[in-house]
Amino acid sequence: MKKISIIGAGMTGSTAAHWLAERELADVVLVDVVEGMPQGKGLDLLEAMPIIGKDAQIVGTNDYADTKGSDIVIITAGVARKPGMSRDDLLTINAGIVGTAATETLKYSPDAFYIVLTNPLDTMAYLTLKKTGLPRERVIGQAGILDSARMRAFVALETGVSVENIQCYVLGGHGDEMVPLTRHSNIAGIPLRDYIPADKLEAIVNRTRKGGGEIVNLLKTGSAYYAPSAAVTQMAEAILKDKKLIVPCAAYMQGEYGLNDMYFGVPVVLGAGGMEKIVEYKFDADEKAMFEKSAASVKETHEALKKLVNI
Ligand code: TXD
Repeated sequence: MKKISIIGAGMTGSTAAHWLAERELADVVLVDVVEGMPQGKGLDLLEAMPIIGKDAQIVGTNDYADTKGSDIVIITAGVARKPGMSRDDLLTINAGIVGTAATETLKYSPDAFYIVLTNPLDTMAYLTLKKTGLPRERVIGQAGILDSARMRAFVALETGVSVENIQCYVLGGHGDEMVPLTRHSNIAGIPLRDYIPADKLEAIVNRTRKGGGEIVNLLKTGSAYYAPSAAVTQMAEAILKDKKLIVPCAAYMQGEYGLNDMYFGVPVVLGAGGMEKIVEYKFDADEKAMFEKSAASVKETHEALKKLVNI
């Protein structure tokens, strides 16, 4: 069985463990600083396995040594947003936590792929790349699958069509400037713009951009975790099964889309080599403008990080 370690056994981390084990994709190690909590969640999940007939091993721990030999490391450790906070407000505190998680896990799993979720997402993926010194194929951020899934869910609610027929593509940074590509999105091959009236589509785009905040405002004590953890599970599955799945992820840019030395949400091919390739869309002028605005905002957070830590 493959091995996946999840750093941060909070809402997102433990729900990811649930999805992964339920699909029997890997044995799971849950790591957290809180004593007893990851052990308790790990044991509880392990005890669910006989009921659902899956043979995944799940263990919780406070010791990074238990992550030894992981195929994939998922980083969700850190603080989540409260109402009124932006993802960027989390930068200072989460940079320390993610930096430690990256270097500690690398000691025990030098061959692992890293999937980063902690916010501000694009910048935390950048920090993980720099701290580990790994090639960009092995450090990927999760945002675009979630943002696209939110848009798909809202389109399904509006049209009553199966989510399986609905393809939406949301690129750019994981913030309010994200880039929902309505021209490329479709229902069973029919462009969204031909299927949904313009005002309804605009409302869906706006709701997608603020989708994370909508949940934060409802929960009041934390942020979304079911859909984010389902998204990271899809990424892990694509890598473990070498699926060559094209999905939007945060990837390290080396000239693609005219961007350099930053993480940004773009379509990538996920397979056994990790982030094997960045796929380039052709943009019209409006899409390009949205993309560049989002990139400028993400670049600012990267610059703020560089002032904070030595990388
Ligand atoms: O799609 C995405 N990228 C996101 C990201 C979607 C959902 C959540 N997103 C971000 O992930 C969120 O903004 C936060 O920055 C992280 C974690 O969110 P989660 O909702 O899981 O927060 P919790 O429930 O507070 O869990 C965080 C856990 C908690 O158990 C802490 O004790 C632990 O992180 N923690 C640590 N673990 C290990 N090591 C250290 N140093 C540490 N510090 C805190």
